[in-house]
Amino acid sequence: MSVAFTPWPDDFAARYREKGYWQDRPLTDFLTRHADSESVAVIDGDRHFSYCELNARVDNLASSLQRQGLKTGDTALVQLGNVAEFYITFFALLRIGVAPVNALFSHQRSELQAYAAQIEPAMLIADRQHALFADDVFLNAFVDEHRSVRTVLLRNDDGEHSLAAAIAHPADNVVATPTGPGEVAFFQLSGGSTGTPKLIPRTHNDYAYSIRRSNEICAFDQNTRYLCALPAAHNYALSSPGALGVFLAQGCVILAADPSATLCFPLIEQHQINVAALVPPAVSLWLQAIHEWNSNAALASLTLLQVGGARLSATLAARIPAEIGCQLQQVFGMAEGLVNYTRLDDSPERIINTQGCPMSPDDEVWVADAEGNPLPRGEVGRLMTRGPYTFRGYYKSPEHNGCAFDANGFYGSGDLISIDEQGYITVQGREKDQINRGGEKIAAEEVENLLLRHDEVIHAALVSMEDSLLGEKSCAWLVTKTPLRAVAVRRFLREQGVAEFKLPDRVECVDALPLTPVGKVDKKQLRQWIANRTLA
Ligand code: J2J
Repeated sequence: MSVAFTPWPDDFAARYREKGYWQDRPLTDFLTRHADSESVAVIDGDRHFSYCELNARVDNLASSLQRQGLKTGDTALVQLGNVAEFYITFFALLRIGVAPVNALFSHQRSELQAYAAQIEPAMLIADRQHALFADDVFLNAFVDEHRSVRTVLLRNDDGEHSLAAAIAHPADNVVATPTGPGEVAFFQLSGGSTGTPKLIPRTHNDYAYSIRRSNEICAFDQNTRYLCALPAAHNYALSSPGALGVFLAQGCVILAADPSATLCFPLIEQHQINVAALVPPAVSLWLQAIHEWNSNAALASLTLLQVGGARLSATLAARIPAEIGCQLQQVFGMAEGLVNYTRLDDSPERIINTQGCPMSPDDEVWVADAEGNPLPRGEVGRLMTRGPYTFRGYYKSPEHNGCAFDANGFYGSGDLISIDEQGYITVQGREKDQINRGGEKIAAEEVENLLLRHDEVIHAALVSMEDSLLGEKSCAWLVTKTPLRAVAVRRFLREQGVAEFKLPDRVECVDALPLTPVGKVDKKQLRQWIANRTLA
């Protein structure tokens, strides 16, 4: 049995193969091709793993999992932070054809439940270090509710669920049984705009191509020493070119738990890191630290700083070469596929002012008006795209897919963009009902649904408000039976088991929500209201 997904039409698949984009090899090749190499692949604190050691551990875990009955076509729910085990687990699962959903470490009960309900996982891999798994309360409830789960492995567990033991146990003969190269390798997480978080099936072929092409554009090679300080599971840090790009090129990934300057600057100096990937708020914090310490000496080895995930202002962009002393690359990507990069040899002006251009010659990107008709070059409208690594449908979401794609298979990302004469994209805004909190995406509807569970809440609307550091924060507008304080609202949401970054930064209670002429909540008006209140 293979995992169901919406495939590319045959003529597209044939063309992508013909052009050499799709090479019909499993993603696990990225690691196995270096199985004999003694060079260091991953540094995680004091632990260094050579390619050879990493491969051996992947084999061990794959073999343990096979012994436990996991097989091609199964799925797994994984929640690991920025630790070497994340990559070991990822490759081990792919090696035996088990498609993981890699939840973020910041996710809580609500997100894990939603993902599990969709994929019906055969196994759960998590970490005792996460508050949810510190004891067995949630674990037992989870296994009870999701009867598909047959196996549980936990990092930092020395009992029956020990992930470490499964990784240490020498492999029997592992028979690699990956899913077919044109089939689902794993699921990427959508930033989302709907009530339930959506999953994006990614195939070996499409994901491998996106990474290979990213490596060409970003010039990753065996000298690349890459700082992974964003969530390792995020599409950006995994594939643009991310850790997988580094592995393909036989470079070295240095893991950091977060992108703070206090943690990252010493790592950069100690490990002579030359590439880092950040979101804009982290750039601000790095610049502030340089200013405070009156030195950028610790960053001397850095040659390239990638910035993406949210809009980078031209002002901040211009400060990067000047104050950090390295080249900037803007990255405008999405877990659904399409990734745009500024090129290393682009003019400074272009690098500072645009979000780059599509990485593949076969990325089809155009700008649509509200009716779905193409707009003339330079005008602002909806981003529409399809291509050799852009998905064709969310997992098990026929209804939502009906809205997210047009009749020709073009995906509408919900971003408002313009494209200049040279094909470079500038992100101008957003149409999707999502808040981009410094790169962390919040689907308004998901939080609104949780808010509506509160006995006192009659109506709820979550909107963005401007923030000087994060770009955007969230504000919940509520109509309530009795006044509710922000702390109480946040406490309630926390009790619902939702990730901390989704808790509203501000709560406003009103008698009624403004409505548009067709009777929908007028979020534009609410954003204006909060802007006015903040000014006042
Ligand atoms: C403005 N908005 C941006 C940018 C993403 C590489 C880099 C980022 C992501 C990512 C990714 C932006 N300027 N430079 O997957 O491989 C907003 C857009 C977009 C959404 C996608 C990658 N870069 N965005 O951020 O799936 O709104 O992927 O549609 O998390 O982030 O979010 P996500």
